[in-house]
This record gives sequence, structure tokens and C-alpha cells, in this order.
Amino acid sequence: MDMTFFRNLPKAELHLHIEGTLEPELMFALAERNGIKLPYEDTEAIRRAYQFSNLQSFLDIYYAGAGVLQTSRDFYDLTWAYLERCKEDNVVHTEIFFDPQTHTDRGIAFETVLEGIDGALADARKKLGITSHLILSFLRHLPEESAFETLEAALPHKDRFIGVGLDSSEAGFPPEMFERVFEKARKAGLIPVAHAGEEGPPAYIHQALDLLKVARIDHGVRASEDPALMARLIKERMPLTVCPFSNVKLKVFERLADHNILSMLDAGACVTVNSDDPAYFGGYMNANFEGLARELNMTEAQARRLAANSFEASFLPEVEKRAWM
Ligand code: ES4
Ligand code: ZN
Repeated sequence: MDMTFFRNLPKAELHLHIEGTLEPELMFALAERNGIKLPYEDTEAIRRAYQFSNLQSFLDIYYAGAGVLQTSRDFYDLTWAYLERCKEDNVVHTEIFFDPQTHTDRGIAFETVLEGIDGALADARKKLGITSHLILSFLRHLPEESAFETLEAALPHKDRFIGVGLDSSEAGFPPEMFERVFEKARKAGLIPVAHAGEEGPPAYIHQALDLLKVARIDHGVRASEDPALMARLIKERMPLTVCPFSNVKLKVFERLADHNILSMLDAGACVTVNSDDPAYFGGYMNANFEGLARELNMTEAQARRLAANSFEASFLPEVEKRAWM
């Protein structure tokens, strides 16, 4: 295919951690602005440290990096930089995860985080024509109690985020541990999603569907190990927000050429392309599409279907979805 075909396709991003868009240059600038000493000499040293053996080895560095984010302005600058990248990649709609516990556990108020991110999203609607939703994600390596406290702190602001998610270390932290807090979130009108089947087994995807009652599965690539589960996902058109570069960087697949995204697409699954933590994994939306074209010989028809799926799987109103598909 023409390697620029997908660049001009309008796309939605549905799996993006705002803390994972912190580029080394901004990390240094914010460290300086906030009087923080980083354990790296320069941005090159930071980039050299981004060699991961699994999810946990990444998370350790990702949570440490987020320590430079202190003020609303920091969160605004972080979010605005990502939205400018969306503009370049023709990402016209984005649904962004934020991890409040990463910040409230270091004494940053929930409102400080929300104010900064939401301010940039509002400006992007006006100045860049990019629409967006926020999804509050619970850290599953922390106790249920902490997730409940986070939900309590967030509910007064629930008009400013559309759903709740579940992320961080997967193995040993099954969705069933968060059944009660998800029930409370759903009763408050929030849409549930969860990371499942990234490193964890297909059983975690079943739990996310049956216990958390999710509207989308984040990652979900290990569903292909369970044919009955695959059949269910296809029949229900349950979206999987797949992150190709992330999966290679975190050794879920050894090489992009081994990735199962296009075989799941061809089997009829509602899979989408996403960048997850682009500052850490080597590229934003179009870089992920380009990787699929280069390493998996993605066709124009497949690229078009992936882009259409991204709107189908989004939380946009039906009429707005249709207008982009
Ligand atoms: C994450 Cl790739 C991934 N998996 C689970 N939790 C996360 N938080 C940020 N990126
Ligand atoms: Zn993720």
C-alpha cells in the first residue's frame, strides 16, 4: 500500500494514557520548572533507559516519570502537547485515560490534575477541532479501598469524565477484585472499560465482561488463545483497543510481524489501533499504522476498517460516529 494512505484517514484514539505522553524534553522542562532533580543526565539518557522486559519494568519507570507533574499548568502542557500530535496524525477524536492515584498518592489534589487536563481538552475543541472524553482509570495494584476513595473524590466532577478504567500491573490483580467499585461507578452513570488480556490470561477478559460489565476491552490480545471467547467477542462486536507498538515494547509479542491484530480483524473482531504510552513505546497513532503496513502488510481496506472501527467503538453519539465512518 501507499505508506501515506492511512495518514489522511480520520481516526479516533481510544487507548491512551495521558501520563504516557510525557516526552523526555517536557519531562526535563517540567523538572526544571518545579525544582526537581531527575536521575538522568539528559534526554538521550532517558531514551536509553526505555528498554523494557515486561509490563512491570515499564510501569516502574512510567510512575517515576510522572513525578515531575505538579501543577495544573503541567497537566495542561502535557495534554496540549499530545493534542497537537493528534492534529498531525488526523486523530479527530480521543478518549484519554488518566490515573488519579499516581498523583493523589504524592499529594497532588484530584482537582489539580482534572483542571489541567480538562482545560487543554476544552481548548483543543475550540482551536484544533478535536473532540475528546476522559476516562478515570483505577490502579489495580492498589487496594480496592483506594479505588473507592478515588471514585468518591471524583464523583462531584462526574460530568467531566465519561467512564472508568482499570490499568497497571495485570498478573495477580484480576478484574474480580474491583467488581464492587465498578458497580458503584456504573450506578453513577459511568461507562466501564478495563485492561484485560495484555499479560493476563483469557479468564481475566471473561471476568471483565461478566463481572465489570465493560463496554470495551483494553488490549485483549490474549483472547485469541480462547476460541469460544473470540467467538463471543466477534458476535457481540465487543471492541478491543489494541496497541501494537506497546505490545512489542513490553514483549507481549516478540516482533510486530508476529502481532495478531490483523488476523483478529479479518476474523471479524472490532479491533482498533492505539498508541497506549507513545512517549515510551516509540510512536503515536500514525507510527503504529505505519508499523502494521510495513511489518504485517496491512492493506488499504484493512486500514479503512480499523479507522471505521475506532469510531464504532468510541463513546461518541451515534450520529457523530456515523459522520466519521
Ligand atoms: C499501561 Cl501498557 C499499560 N498496561 C497497563 N497499565 C498501564 N498504564 C499505563 N500503561
Ligand atoms: Zn494501556
